Amino acid sequence: MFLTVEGVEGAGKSTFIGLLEDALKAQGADVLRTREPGGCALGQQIRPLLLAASQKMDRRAELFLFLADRAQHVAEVIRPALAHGQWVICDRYADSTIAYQGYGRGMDVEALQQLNDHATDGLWPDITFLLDLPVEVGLERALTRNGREGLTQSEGRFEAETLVFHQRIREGFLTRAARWPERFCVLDATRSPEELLQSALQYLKSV
Ligand code: T5A
Repeated sequence: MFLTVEGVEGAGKSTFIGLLEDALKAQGADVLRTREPGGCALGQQIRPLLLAASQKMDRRAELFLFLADRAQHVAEVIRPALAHGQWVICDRYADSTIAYQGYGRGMDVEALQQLNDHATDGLWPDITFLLDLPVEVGLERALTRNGREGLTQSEGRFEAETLVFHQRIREGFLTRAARWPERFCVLDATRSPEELLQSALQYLKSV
């Protein structure tokens, strides 16, 4: 089973994935937790290029770095894990490219859909949990966490974008969820992590 978790900055994806991973393991599932960018050795080299706040980058260069990360990640980590019967939970995947580079940066959404098909050789998630919340709430959470953990400059390039940019991304995710309701489970991420987990487990039981 291939699960992805998506949302705007600070939506609580990492926190949610930690709880979901533990709950699935407690039920006996063999779970692999991974993330993008940076879920494979090549991706770990690409990640700092993409996220450093000081890095200036053309949007096409940015797009192809995300796609290169994803292509290697799928080939080296995700497909082999699925072939071994593991549950894969991935923190961000192709929907992030379409939300951020498409709706956020204004690149052609249908072209990005095809480029993702190409990069992943057609691998889309079975289920995508979209943690949805107002972007102001998510950014505030992310900034508080970054301040606490001293991550202000090393990984802050997207968090430094305007509020309008992040609002376009939220709308982009919701547009995709409406287009593929059979794949997306939209969760109200203003609720507590434990409430989100319970909703997700209930959803997984129902599919
Ligand atoms: N990107 C990524 C693209 O542009 N295109 C792409 O194709 C891909 C794959 C990746 C960046 O790259 C962009 C999107 C991103 O900007 P990242 O460093 O991997 O960046 O970080 P993000 O995925 O954006 O994750 P965030 O750093 O925003 O955080 P999370 O994981 O959503 O949130 P989390 O769990 O760390 O929580 C944030 C804070 O909120 C608290 C936590 O304790 C923490 O302090 N919290 C809650 N508080 C209240 N209620 C809840 N339910 C909470 N859940 C967590």
